[in-house]
Amino acid sequence: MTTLESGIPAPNQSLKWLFTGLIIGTLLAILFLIASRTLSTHPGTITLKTSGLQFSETELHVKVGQTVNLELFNTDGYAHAFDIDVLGIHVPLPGSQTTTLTFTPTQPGVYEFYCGAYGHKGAGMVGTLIVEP
Ligand SMILES: [Cu+2]
Repeated sequence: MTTLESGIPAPNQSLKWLFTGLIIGTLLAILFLIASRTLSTHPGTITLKTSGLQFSETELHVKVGQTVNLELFNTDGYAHAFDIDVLGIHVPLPGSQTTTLTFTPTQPGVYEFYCGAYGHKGAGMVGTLIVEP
């Protein structure tokens, strides 16, 4: 009798836990989706670091008409710069600081960015900004 009685609630309880697990899992999945949605409402934020005589990315992709927030983090103790001549962008990057550049590309194309500090471009501080239509 005791084995029967104790045997009956066991499956029910494991089912209960299974459903609880499923519900919690589903809620977590929904929360994750909402969180990633919220994050993706700032799709224009790009972080670019300078280290030594290099940019952390040599190719940046942005879209026409979409505002770009470029976080330029100079990890070096000396000055760099972020320059795109064609777009009239010339941003000094003081040592060990983050400088934010906001711009909205209006023309699709391939633009060269580089560091305007003397000799840095020649040493390899150069990359490509690709503005997609
Ligand atoms: Cu530089």
